[in-house]
Amino acid sequence: DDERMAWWRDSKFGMFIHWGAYSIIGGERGTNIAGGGAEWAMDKLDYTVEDYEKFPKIFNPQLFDADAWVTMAKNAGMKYIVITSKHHDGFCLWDSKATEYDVMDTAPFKRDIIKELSEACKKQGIIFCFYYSIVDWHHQQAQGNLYPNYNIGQHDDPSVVNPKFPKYFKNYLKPQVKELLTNYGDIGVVWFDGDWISDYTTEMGKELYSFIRDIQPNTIVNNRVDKGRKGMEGMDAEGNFAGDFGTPEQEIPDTGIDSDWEACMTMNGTWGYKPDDNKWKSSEDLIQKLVDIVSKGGNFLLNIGPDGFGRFPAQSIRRLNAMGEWTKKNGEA
Ligand code: JFZ
Repeated sequence: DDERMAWWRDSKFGMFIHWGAYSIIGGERGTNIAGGGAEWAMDKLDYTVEDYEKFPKIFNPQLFDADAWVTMAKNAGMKYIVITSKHHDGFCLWDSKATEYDVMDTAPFKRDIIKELSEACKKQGIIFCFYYSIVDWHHQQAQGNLYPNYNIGQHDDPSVVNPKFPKYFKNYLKPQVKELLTNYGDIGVVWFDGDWISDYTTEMGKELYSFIRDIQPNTIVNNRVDKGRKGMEGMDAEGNFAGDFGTPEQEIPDTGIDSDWEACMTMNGTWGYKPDDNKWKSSEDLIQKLVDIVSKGGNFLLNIGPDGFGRFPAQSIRRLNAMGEWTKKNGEA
């Protein structure tokens, strides 16, 4: 597997992008401001499925420019991009045949974001990767009895069992992952998330892992393809199934880890766009984190939360620029 992991190990530095219908909301509803990550707006601001659907219906980010995004990643010294093809809210950023709840059919935008970004990556020599949420608050079979009322914060309650979940897994999740692995060229990494949902199992994770390898043998899969793999969990020498690399979140583990890992972090305190969040890490801090991570043998996946128009926040751009200047001066990360 060393050969398959080689590009990823060499890359060291990548860009995470959390973007979707929640980017319009910015974590705010009336007088409420969501705590923490604004990509959880549907949950945190108590939207029902019907209430929330109005956002995909107006999703029209006219300033989205895939080439400009990729150039910003590249100039920062990043070698790969991981974008949310579908986050927990279920809205899909590509032309999916499995649902109308996507950027082509529900949104006025009618441009395949995954296609534009994957092509821009290819053109500029950046490895294209996608995030895919196993949790889906919009899909009835993924939410069972809780559908369509989520204003009770129950959909992540592990005691709620949903017998229809295997149907969602077989007839929706897998076909969607297949679309993404079939129609957008070479995929560097499939980055799963939401494995904690009660109805998901390690067996499903194993099935999914080999399903992916059968379609694209070289694609790398993160540890959250397995059930309940937080951070580095399962990435020990026990040989437990946990995908190809660990995903410590907002933290840098100690030295001495002999499996592959990638620390993912935000520049402030949110993954999705949230203008209220001003807790920006300084450029110096971010550079220091990059050095720390790389010296310990990990990769750094640093997040951007573009706004509803398709712009990177100015604070993020400044930090990317500073990191780019540093990586140019000090050689590749
Ligand atoms: C998840 C998402 O819920 C979140 O919105 C974001 O996409 C992030 C990258 O991933 O949140 C998690 C997932 C796993 C852990 C913590 C937050 N974990 O393993 O500790």
